Amino acid sequence: MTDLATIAERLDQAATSRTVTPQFGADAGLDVPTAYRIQEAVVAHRTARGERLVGLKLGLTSRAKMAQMGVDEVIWGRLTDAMAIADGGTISLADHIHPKAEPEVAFLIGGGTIAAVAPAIEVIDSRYVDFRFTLPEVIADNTSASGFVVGAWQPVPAGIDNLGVLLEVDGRTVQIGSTAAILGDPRRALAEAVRLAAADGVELTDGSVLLAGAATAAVPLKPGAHVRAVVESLGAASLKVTP
Ligand code: OOG
Ligand code: MG
Repeated sequence: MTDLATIAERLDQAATSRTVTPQFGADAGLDVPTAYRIQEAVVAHRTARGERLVGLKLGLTSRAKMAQMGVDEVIWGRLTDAMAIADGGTISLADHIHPKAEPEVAFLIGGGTIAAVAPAIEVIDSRYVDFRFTLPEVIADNTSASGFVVGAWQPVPAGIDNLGVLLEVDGRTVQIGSTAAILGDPRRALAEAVRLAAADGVELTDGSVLLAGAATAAVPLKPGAHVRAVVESLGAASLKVTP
């Protein structure tokens, strides 16, 4: 089996150099618990460079995403302050490999519960060739985490379990979904994240952000694109893409 530290090093290198790495393949003998240990080591490279953990994300919480990525288990990853993109802010394609955007709902954790909610966009950027991976491989790659935009925080509205979600590119709707696609009710993301992270000794502390998971499939980002995620009753979050 390939050494965990070596795999973590390779994934970190791929991210910092913006070049893909091949999948590790069956010889690496990766299983899910090992993959989470690699993820921890990958993110430790970031914190060693001064990044700070600010929250967690869930992935593959919707059928659309499971089908798109060909895997079928909820996964979680770590968010750092360096991944935060201002609402309406700009990202450069040159700083990424092959980024995609997906509309999400973000929760602010306070008092161990959901203190506020916001519309959000997650930018995912797999470090693997062609965005193809096995479940342990994507977990090791910090679940493709790259960036996230959070819109205005607000109280949890009535009907949060079934709000319309749109992803727009240059004013055109490219994906349509519902918050119901996120675990049947996005509020379930809190208990899921607490349970999954606790298994690895990680807590979702007050002030943390939790990305509940995409409500639709993800869309590749093109230079010049203006991307907006709109969540009914919550408003929008947006970002621009430069070459
Ligand atoms: C894995 C990350 C999935 C989500 O919201 O489902 C994810 C990937 O699709 O590369 O963030
Ligand atoms: Mg996501």
